[in-house]
Amino acid sequence: MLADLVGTLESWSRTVIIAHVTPDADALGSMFALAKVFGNGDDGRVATVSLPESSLSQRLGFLHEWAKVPVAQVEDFAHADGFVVVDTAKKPRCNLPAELPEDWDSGRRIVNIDHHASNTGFGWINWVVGDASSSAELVYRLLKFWEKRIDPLVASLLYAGIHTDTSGFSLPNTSESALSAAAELVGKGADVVELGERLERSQQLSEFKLLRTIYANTRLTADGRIAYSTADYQEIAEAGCTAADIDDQVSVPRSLQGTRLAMLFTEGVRGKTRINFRGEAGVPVLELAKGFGGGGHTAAAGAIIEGIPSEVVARVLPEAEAYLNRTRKLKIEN
Ligand SMILES: [Mn+2]
Repeated sequence: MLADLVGTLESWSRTVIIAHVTPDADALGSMFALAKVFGNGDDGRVATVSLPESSLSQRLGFLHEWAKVPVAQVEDFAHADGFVVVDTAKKPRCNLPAELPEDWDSGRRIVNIDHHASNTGFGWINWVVGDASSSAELVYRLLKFWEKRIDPLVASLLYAGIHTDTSGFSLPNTSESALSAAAELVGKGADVVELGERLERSQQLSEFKLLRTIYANTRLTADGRIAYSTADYQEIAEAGCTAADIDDQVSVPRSLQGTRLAMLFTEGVRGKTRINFRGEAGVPVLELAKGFGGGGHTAAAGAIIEGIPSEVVARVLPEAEAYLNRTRKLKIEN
């Protein structure tokens, strides 16, 4: 698999690297690291990254300032030999400029590198490892196999992805291989302290205001086993945030003791509600998210539903509670 993947990448001189909409640090770190290594100028290869304007959150903007990789223009898509898509479970979730034609890939090859269990295998090569901690861990394994030099900047970009997707090395995906990869990246110069500061202790006032709303809107149901919160379009705008700034705020309801299922309902785009589902204590949430047309990982998934948060909450809560009861029963039966 990796030999085929490297062979394909080596046959290209121009590529565009793509990740998912509302990119998190794993999506950005994986994309930027791969772009730095592929397009390092030594052999004339060029890599650009798909990063449409306003899709970068305020908090993660620093990763692009560090990486300084060129953003793909429409003509870069037109002239690419092939595409690499990272951290993206299905093709429609690719974060692409609005002005691209519907068949932007026009039959050219896509290399799909991902750790989402729900990945649809839309690539020509699909390297999907559902139990990998992060796409950054996979990109690290790829660069090692490819025998590429990993400088301190690339190490930092990849470390950021592993750090974030394991929630600071605290989720069940914090595997031995995740920790080994992180340790090796530290050995290659990843700046743990600066990344900790930027990722964990650099809230903009606007993000802080949004968190205040999310704390205030947090509710408990199902005897405290379900915790959820909401932020509607106006509340997000009043905080000074946009859809790009909604990332891991589901950690607020999730942080309550006794929570088995945490949900965050946000209206980043008017009239559409994004739901983040998180399972605690071994509760899987992927099936629940799929029931609403979503996808993701076993314990962290998402979906987008038409309607404002209050409507969507009324629709989703009864199903979520029934699902949780079913899941609990299954566990007892087993
Ligand atoms: Mn990821």
